[in-house]
Amino acid sequence: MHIFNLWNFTLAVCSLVFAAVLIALLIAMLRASARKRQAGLEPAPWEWSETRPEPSPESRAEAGHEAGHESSQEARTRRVVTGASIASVVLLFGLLLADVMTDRALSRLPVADALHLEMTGHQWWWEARYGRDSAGDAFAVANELHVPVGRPVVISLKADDVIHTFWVPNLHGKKDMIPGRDATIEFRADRAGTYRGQCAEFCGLEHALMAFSVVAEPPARYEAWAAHQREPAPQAVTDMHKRGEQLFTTGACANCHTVRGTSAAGLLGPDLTHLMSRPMLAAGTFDNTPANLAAWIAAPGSMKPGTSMPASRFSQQDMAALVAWLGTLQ
Ligand code: HEC
Ligand SMILES: [Cu+2]
Repeated sequence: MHIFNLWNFTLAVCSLVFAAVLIALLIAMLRASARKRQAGLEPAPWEWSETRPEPSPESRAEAGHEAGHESSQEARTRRVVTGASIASVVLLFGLLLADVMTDRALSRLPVADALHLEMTGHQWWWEARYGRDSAGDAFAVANELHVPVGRPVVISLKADDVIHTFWVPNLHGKKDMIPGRDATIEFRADRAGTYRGQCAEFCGLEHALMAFSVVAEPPARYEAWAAHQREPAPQAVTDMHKRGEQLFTTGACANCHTVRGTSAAGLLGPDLTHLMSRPMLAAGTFDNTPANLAAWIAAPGSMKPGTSMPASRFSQQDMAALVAWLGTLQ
């Protein structure tokens, strides 16, 4: 709301200035042609304006009888230019003031009962860690935040590799995530819905495929979601699922991915404990379907060139078991 007002104010001021400049230009043009008609070959007024280098002595002499007229013209030009400069400074200062006030208003958001979480930008995905609180233990998710409607959210922003920028246009302005530097962003979603976020700082090849979403939902639904995320993955029951889990935990996957409830505790890639609760994968790059999962595992680089997840080779049977087990990570 604050940002929206600021935007409208800026638009109004800029439109006014734009209109004023156009009108001034129009008047100058009309006057010039009127004068030309009046005096035949007499030079147009802009040729006497101060922006032009001083006229040479001969042309001055030529214009002899014009001298008195010219100096009053010059004084007038000076007055107009001075006036316009002062007006510009005042208007720009007004915009600056409005900007600062908006920033103040935003940072005055009451954050007493805020939800705290930490978000890290990676090339090219988002890691979100929800802290331990009265409701339970910490947990991590990727590329999809859930927040309760009406409650302030404080996110501490970090970057792992290069500079990223956290940006959810419908919730807040942009905020840079700079490696080694701490920043926080505070916002409150007043309306339920799914808000799209995007990395807004060019951070490499797949910068454009670095989206995330913020799902704002009523507090009770949010609590239910968080309670579910805190739970470990279910035990594998069928032989196929057991085979899939084994492939995952004994293979390279476990070096990079965590699935709580199993021995996989890698930290380089997204936490997959509740992989199936996310509708999109790889930072909004493709839908979460079994076919896409299999294609992704076999050749991540062909779905998202440059991704740091390596390709893995599995027999058809093993791939089916792995994808089936991932499917149990509801
Ligand atoms: C070298 C580390 C590494 C290894 C090994 C690895 N991954 Fe990944 N994985 C990643 C990274 C990093 C991402 C995030 C990629 C992106 O979004 O750009 C990822 C993303 C994923 C995703 C999408 C998650 C999401 O929510 O978007 C799945 C599923 C996945 N990996 C499964 C696997 C499986 C199964 C294996 C083993 C066959 C595996 N990974 C091996 C690093 C790894
Ligand atoms: Cu980025």
